[in-house]
Amino acid sequence: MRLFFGLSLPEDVRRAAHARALALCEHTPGRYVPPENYHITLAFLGDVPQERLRDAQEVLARCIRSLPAPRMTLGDTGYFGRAQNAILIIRVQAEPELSGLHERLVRELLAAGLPADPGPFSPHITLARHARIGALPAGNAPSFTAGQAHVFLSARDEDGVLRYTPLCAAAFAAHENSP
Ligand code: 2AM
Repeated sequence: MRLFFGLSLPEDVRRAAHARALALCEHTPGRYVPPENYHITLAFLGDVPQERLRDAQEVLARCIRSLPAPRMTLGDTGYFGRAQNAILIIRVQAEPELSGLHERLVRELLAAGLPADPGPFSPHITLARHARIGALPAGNAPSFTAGQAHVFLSARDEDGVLRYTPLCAAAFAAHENSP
């Protein structure tokens, strides 16, 4: 099974990201991602035997349970790769703790004998692939706090559409002044 660790998005942030995608698609054609797939990847594992799913989940839970939920803000729209065949993204501004978390996840995955892509880590939300970059207007820039992190399964559904399904969730440490 093809797995990655990621943060799901609060509904208002998902809507803001989708509004940006809708504003972009006229000038930047590409293969747009369904908004239900929007997420922030924390670490990419790749192919993992099913019997090791629990080990992967334990790595995620161990790494985040003492960490306060990270604060983030939607940043600029940008892209990876060549402007003619790009991955269209929204950059996510986050505290340095998020890069620290990525590094720790990679270290602990490898120590557990699980695969991990070592990076580089650049937090973002992918809006489209195979995009031809045109004008990139600014959009809403809401700030938000990550809720839970998930082990996501990346698999094609029966229509051949790539879906990211959260298999298990892990919670960040409760904030000191949360109820
Ligand atoms: P993304 O975070 O830029 O969207 C499943 O493939 C998810 O893992 C995708 O959302 C993808 O990119 C992310 N990912 C991170 N590193 C990857 C890699 N080396 N290969 C494939 N996907 C990767």
